[in-house]
Amino acid sequence: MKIGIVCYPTFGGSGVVATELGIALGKKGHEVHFITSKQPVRLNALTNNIHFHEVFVEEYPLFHFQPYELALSSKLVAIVERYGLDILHVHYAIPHAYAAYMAKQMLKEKGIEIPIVTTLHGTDITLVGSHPFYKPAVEFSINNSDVVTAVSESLRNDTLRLFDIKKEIEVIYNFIDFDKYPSIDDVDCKRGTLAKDGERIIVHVSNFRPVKRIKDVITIFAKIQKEIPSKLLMVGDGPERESADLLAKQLGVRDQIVFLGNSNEVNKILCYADLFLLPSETESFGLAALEAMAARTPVISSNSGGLPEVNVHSVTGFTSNVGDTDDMAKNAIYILEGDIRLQEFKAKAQEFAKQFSIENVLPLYEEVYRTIKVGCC
Ligand code: GMT
Repeated sequence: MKIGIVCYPTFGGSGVVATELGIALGKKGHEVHFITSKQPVRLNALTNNIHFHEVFVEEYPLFHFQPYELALSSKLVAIVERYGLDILHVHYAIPHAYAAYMAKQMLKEKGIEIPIVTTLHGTDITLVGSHPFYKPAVEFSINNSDVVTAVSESLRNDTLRLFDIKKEIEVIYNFIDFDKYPSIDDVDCKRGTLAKDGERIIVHVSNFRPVKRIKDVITIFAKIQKEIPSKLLMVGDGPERESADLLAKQLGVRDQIVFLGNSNEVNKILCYADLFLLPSETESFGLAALEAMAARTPVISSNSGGLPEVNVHSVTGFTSNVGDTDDMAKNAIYILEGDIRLQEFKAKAQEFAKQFSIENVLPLYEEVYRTIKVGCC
């Protein structure tokens, strides 16, 4: 099939999922066209059947805001026509589902029918999409997509609660490519470069936005550090980076923390990890937690949104109420204090992650494409 994928090209989870999906579809012989504002960060190799089309937005003095949706929908029309695409799969409702709907209408006038799959990822529903500024347009574009998917049961329920939705929403979970996570025997993980003998290594990965509660990460770490010598690797960057640094200094743990910045090699960094922290305010799924689990790392997370669907309390790690850093630190210490217990949690985390392997999830998207093509428009 010829599939157009629209996503954010940055380090966010929705862009990562869309890119990994496109790469996997390409490997299975589909022709994939990424139509985005920049080459997606995880798209490091274009092949015969993986193409990238950049959406340009011209600067013009009259524009206070650049009309990206307009440029995107015009580009979608051009690419669908030029390459004869079968399907447009847009990731993150704002503004992608809206732009795709406009493209669909323009193409209809030319006698071309293009079905649209919209995948909801989280903040497009929970934080941004339901804001009155955007809600009518988001609701309209969800209801006018041909198929709508959500990345967890929790996000599906949030969407039905927050919007007047007249369509079925199918849950297709985030996935992981286990080939990128070498087995324990193959890893030459030089922990000594980061931590002393006897120190545990704790990792957090995110875009450091307020929803990730970065200060909780530092606070939990400081509490763990009182009982268990450890290092914290902070991967990513964003608005909360400076306040995290400041809090670490105030709590006297700054020297035990390494801020690594954004990375394309999270899978390699995770080989050092004994524990992963994700105390988010809300998380539709928590792809970062799944990536950690795939790398044999138990997770201490909040229990909000879809996190309990990924991180099973007392099996793959522990979940606590948002902001309860005492409970999170207590659970972390419980996992980290003994080698045998830690190894058990590590094994169970990886075992549970296997159900989200790309081999299980990719066919679900392919089935959506097949059905929509037959029944569409
Ligand atoms: O986590 C973020 O802030 C980035 C955001 C995005 O849209 O790029 O991630 C969302 O989509 C991911 C992929 O489906 C989910 O795994 C994340 O849980 C979700 N983030 C939130 O709901 C906060």
